[in-house]
Amino acid sequence: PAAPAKPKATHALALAPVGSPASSVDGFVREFLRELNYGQGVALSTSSVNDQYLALARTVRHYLMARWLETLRRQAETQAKGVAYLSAEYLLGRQLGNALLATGLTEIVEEGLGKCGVDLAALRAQEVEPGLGNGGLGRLAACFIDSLATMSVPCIGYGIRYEYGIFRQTFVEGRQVEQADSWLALGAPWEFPHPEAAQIVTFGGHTEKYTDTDGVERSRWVAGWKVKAIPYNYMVPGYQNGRVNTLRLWRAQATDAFDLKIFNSGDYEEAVRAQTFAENISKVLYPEDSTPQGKELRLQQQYFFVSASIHDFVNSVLPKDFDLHKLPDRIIFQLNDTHPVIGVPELMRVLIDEKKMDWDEAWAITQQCFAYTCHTLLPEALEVWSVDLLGRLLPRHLEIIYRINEEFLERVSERFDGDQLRVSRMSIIAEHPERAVRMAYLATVAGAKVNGVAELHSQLLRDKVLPDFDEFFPGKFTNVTNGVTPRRFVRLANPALSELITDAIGVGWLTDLERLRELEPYAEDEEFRDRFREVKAHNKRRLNRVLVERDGFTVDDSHLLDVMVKRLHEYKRQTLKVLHIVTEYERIISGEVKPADITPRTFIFGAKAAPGYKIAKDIIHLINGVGAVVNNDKRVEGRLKVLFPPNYNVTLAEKVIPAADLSEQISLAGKEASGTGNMKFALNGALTIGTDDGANIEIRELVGDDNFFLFGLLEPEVEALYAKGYVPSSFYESDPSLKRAIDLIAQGAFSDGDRDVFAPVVGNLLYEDRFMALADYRAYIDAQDKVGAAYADTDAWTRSAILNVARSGFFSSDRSMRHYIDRIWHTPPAF
Ligand code: F58
Repeated sequence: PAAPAKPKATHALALAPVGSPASSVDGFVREFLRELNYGQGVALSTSSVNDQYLALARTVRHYLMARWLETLRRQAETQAKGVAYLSAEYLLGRQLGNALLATGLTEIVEEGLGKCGVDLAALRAQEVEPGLGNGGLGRLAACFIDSLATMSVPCIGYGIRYEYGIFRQTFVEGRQVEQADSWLALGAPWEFPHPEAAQIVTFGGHTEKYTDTDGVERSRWVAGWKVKAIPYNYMVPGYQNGRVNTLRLWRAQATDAFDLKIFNSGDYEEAVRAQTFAENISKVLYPEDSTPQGKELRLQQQYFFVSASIHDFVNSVLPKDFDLHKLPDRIIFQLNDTHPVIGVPELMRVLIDEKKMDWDEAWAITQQCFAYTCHTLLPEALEVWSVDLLGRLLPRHLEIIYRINEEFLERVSERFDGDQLRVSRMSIIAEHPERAVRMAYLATVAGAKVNGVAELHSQLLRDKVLPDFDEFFPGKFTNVTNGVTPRRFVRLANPALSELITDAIGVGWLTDLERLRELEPYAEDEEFRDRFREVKAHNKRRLNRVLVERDGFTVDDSHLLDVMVKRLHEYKRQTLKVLHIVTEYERIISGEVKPADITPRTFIFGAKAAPGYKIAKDIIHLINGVGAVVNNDKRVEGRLKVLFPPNYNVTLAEKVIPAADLSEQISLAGKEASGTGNMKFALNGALTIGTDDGANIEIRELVGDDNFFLFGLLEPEVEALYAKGYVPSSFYESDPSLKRAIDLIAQGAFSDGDRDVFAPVVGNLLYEDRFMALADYRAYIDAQDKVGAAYADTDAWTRSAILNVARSGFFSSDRSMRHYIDRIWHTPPAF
């Protein structure tokens, strides 16, 4: 038998894991002090909290390092098929707690730090979360990469290392004011920059035809300018399974030749300006939610990270001699919405122009290498890029898109007897109001699969948004209902509930969340219910401490905690929530009810508005105005309270959600693609008041009608009402309680008598109300009255809350990942 091949010494040395530091308290203390002294360059006695936090973070990452290197080594060895998740956003939340949980080090660290006189909680609080996303879409990406690592599925996340993440929100006289989020200012201990592995990304210029050495007529791109993309790697640890995947975020930097090429002025100030110009590309996350603005810099960002990622994968991750015809056996690029869809023509360009494949070969490969997830139903959220802009920035890509479109429309025409109406409906290029590329169409034509993010959403996507495509590509459309990671949103956010669950059903549920079903019988167990209630009360007291310190707000743990946290958008209908609060308030001040007779409630809002979204900002102002009046009116006797802590983010979510009793999921039916906050609340034992929309529908089906407060128009009823002509003011005229609530706002009751301040909000409701808040008002108020009564029956409420937890295991992102793997990716767990 042949002797086993001897590994090359250099190879073995380069990749041999160094081995983790000792998992003992003393071992940890040694490492920690070493990082503090030699890494931070300070003595324990003189170190700041930030020094200690940075040293701790670096120490914890030592423990992950051997596993990371081992994961990379095995991947290189096995060449197992994996996922490249392409996402312009990753809303990660704080890293330290998650890294401690993944390594199982929490107790050791707590004890070790204690020996040094350092408090772990204070160090955790020092971390500024990387807010590299807007909301649901970015948070979903973070949950998915967590699940893939935990399930041992090979995945590399690709994105942008924004220097400034989502803005920090403050309120000045109740109005939103945005501040820059300098999340890197105090150090970035979780990242590994690799300037030596930079990729070059080119832009602009023109294309030309030439005859290649093999006599073939080809197109080539003579670019106008270029930037460097520097990769920053982040560890994505699986939950106590020895696997660490990679998140690779790109930072833009000027190339040395940059200033010469474009500006060519030889003047120093100009050259510095050139640096700034290049670095602008990864400077800031666009804070736009739902309505993309079509800004050139945004297209630059998209192409920048996608081009760097594809080159990185093809030229650096794959082995040198890799046969690119086998690319689909090795990788699937998952497009998180349309933001990375420019990757389709980019891969075509790489295969054709750089790797010299012919068109048909390249197209066959490309079509198997992409899949597309859509996250919206709002027409204004579907991204289009003007042909003019795209042609200026990426002329070669525009050529490629034209050819894809031409061949596609030829097939459509053939199949449908030259039906020109259909052809123009399905064209990737829109003609009106200007010639523009419809990115969702491009993604649908190129993608092996297209998925929506909840059952209803996927259905509406097929029936309403892309029906022609569904007909043309049978089997291409599928659903994968969203999920959330139970590691962060149950175990880390709610340790008290986690302990109670483990006491009842043992360990193992955190990676097999359907096991929460075993809790069902405990709903009937009085002692368990008492303990469950005590967990809620404990979480409310914890929230109280956080809010006192953060904002000077207090939370009374005897109140029903009624929470609406999500981006501010008209379709999500924060105004409907406001109308409910104003109605409750009006009932008290008019003497209709006595404060002592109502269920005491604290309303908590969390919401950022896109800086340019005027009406959304007015609504924030209104919520704060209502809060200021309600909270200070003696007649209310403290039975209603409205709190709006500014700057809602992942860190605050982890404190608010576990304390909530009632989860507000009140979007107009057919508008919220899925929602994921709704899942986090149910898993933490809040009951939902919600419409028949997004994943609410699946939550209700699972937890049962008795444990969910459903209200409002159904999606087909919404459509019918639009069709017949919706007149919001008719609801105002016919419902006296709605009239009184709106009149109070209009008369200036929440704006010191000033009738102008909220006139735009009132006017919008009465004369436009695109999302039918007034049509759903009566049903909502009636449902809220039921909530108030139900909460008074403490035992019944607790039963329902327990059943919400027990029946929500489906909403683990591990299950979502299983479905992506089975239906789309075909990437089984590797090692
Ligand atoms: C959200 N979309 C959906 N977009 O609204 C929500 O229903 C869903 O649960 C979630 O995706 C995950 O699937 C969303 O968050 C954005 O934030 C985009 C950011 C970039 C501009 C366009 C909106």
